[in-house]
Amino acid sequence: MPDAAERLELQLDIPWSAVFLPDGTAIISERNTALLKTVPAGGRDVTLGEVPGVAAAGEGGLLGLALSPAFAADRYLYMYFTAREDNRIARVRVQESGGALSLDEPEPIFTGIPKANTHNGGRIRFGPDGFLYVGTGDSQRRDQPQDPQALGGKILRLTPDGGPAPGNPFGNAVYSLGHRNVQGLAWDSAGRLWASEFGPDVNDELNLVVPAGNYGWPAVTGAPGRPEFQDAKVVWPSTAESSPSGLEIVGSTAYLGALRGQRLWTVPLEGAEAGTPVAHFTRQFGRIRDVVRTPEGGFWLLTNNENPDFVLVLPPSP
Ligand SMILES: [Ca+2]
Repeated sequence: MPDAAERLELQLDIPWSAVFLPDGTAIISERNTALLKTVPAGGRDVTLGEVPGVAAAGEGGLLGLALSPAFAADRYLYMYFTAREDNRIARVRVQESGGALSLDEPEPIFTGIPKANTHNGGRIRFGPDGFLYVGTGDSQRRDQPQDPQALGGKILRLTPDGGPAPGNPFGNAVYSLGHRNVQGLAWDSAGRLWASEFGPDVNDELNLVVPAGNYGWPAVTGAPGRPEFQDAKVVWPSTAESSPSGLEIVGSTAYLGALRGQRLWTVPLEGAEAGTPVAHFTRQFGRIRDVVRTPEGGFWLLTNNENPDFVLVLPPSP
């Protein structure tokens, strides 16, 4: 882990997620403004457009982004956002003409995820199987996470058109249950899905996610060893030191951006087990919302301090 990092002094307002287009241009979502901004390689941020229908409040707003695995052909950018009645996923074509990018009209592909002032989840990511995985929150409803028919407190698995992915364990969109608030999804080199999750005041979690796995909320948190629930692989006893959002995995290391903890955590992965977390940049740059692999093989860290926010660029490891 490099101890020096470059700051990209973009004038951002609560950036939540970033993706890189094939030409190296980044697209960043801003939670409260509902703006999508582009950052050409080595350039400044430019507003690409405002996502219509976003109702930002509390922890809700324009949240996760994911690029279609077939982007070169279909030009689809996927977005998870809080709308007036729900949390939902839409996709929009990013058109390019003469080097300038523009947005078509967004198309909702999945609606009805419960919303609340907090616990909205919001991370979306395409898996190695080509399906779209979605981290939702319990939306402050404690009856949601344990109900396999409810969409709150889940990891969902969808087709690119928004249908339940084939092979899902309950015949609907649900992939795993018993989650509190999932804002980080990543796969290791063996194709295992890992997810970060906020604990209540104790027990932030890094989980290894299996289909139909029940991760305990609201009955239990952490790793209590109850046979009916999946124990977390890493438990942070104090949410003041972690509160993990974005997650990335490179090689056998997981990288987690911490909000309250104001640091980057790395966790060594050993197959299906996880080792002891190591803290980096503690309270140097404030709250970190997302960790994104760059096309160069380094990382972008998105800060969430509203003063304004910037991107911390970590160069590739030598
Ligand atoms: Ca749990």
